[in-house]
Amino acid sequence: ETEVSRRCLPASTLAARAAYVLRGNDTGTVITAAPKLYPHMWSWDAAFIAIGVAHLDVRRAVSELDTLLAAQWHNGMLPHIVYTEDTDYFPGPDRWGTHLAEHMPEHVRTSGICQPPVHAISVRRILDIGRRAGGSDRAAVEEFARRAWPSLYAWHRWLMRFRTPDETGLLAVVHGWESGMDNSPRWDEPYAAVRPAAELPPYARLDLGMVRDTAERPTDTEYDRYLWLIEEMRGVRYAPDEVVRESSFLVGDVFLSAIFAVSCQVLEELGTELGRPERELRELAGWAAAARAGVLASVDPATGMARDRDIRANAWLSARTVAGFAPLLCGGAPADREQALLDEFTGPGWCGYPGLIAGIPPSVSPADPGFLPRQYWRGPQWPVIGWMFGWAFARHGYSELAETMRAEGLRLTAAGEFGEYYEPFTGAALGSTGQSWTAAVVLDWLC
Ligand code: 2M8
Repeated sequence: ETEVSRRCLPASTLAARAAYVLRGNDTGTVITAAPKLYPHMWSWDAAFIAIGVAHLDVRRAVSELDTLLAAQWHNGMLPHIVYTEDTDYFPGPDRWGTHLAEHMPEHVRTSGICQPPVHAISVRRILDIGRRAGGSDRAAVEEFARRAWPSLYAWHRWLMRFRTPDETGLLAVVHGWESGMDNSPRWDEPYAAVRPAAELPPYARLDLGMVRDTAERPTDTEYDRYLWLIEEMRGVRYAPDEVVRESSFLVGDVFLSAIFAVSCQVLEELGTELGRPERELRELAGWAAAARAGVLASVDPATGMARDRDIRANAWLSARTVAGFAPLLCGGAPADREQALLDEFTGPGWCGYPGLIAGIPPSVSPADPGFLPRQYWRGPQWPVIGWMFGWAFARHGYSELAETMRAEGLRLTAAGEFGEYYEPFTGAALGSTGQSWTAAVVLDWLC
């Protein structure tokens, strides 16, 4: 396994294979997150996928994001899953029972929660790629940006309106799935307090049959909690204010908040270019500032790392995960603190940990006792997370570091399986292979 996974394909072959994966996962209407494990559209996956696809076919990238935006709830929420007809994934739309929700659009089936708001970043990037392509691609992508902007604004407004329940300025998640880092140690404490108050309706996990080693997936105890939270939300028909009031899981998420802050800025810049109303632009700037302040105020003075906030328990959470580097995504820390955090990021606790195959930040520091090198969000490296930091470094003027993320990301993925995540010391591809967002960020790195 190790030997095969460390083959290093030439760049042109790697790009061709990435394109092949994305085309292969395209059902014609949706590019699924992965061929077997994830046969639907995921919100933040779709944003990254569209960036990769834009290098192949700008119009296909646009139609992918149009499909996601068409599933936007009437109140502004972008749902975390837009379901295809495939029934090989659990939980499907019936388990969510989102047809009970007042704001769910009629013609689609979706989950009832959201994911990190990376979409403005995606639209910006696709616009730039499409403009470079010129001709009718340019016209199509500019028209799309104009069309997408109000939807993205409504999405950000929803997050601000319903997901800033306390004074910290952080945006809160009501389910670990909303963070995108499902079983990260970030959520261990808040999840420990999630106790099914009634018998869970029976269910069978389908994910375990789709991976070579079930130990790479979350445990059954974790799944029971994930499913219990769905029962709670279904009970209030996904009314967003009631969900926040009732959910037994409510956590201020620093990583999502930092993404929100920088996405608001990107959307503001785009809106300025498109001539959107001054009031909306000012709002976006205000939301960005508030979320950024929340991220910076969460920093643990002892470690310099940002911390999530367990709102139910009224306590800071200090798991040593990659999310602690959130201030590097949104920027704005005092120069000395930012430099210290950059040193930590590149240093021996993280990207410079001895023996790593590639200098991409692992999901948990290998120096942490809880680090598990093959276990999902508890240790493996995720190329898409490396891409996010590389993008932020480029934006904030750290061009050398941005280039390092690109080179190291390509080193990690050089064998061409496009794993969902990677064992940091062997480079073995884990979880699903042919994972769309991995192929997409590789294409973006190569093009
Ligand atoms: C993973 O999450 C889904 C639930 O949303 C799952 O495990 O079934 C996460 O890695 C998430 O961040 C990602 O968007 C999704 C699809 O790639 O898979």
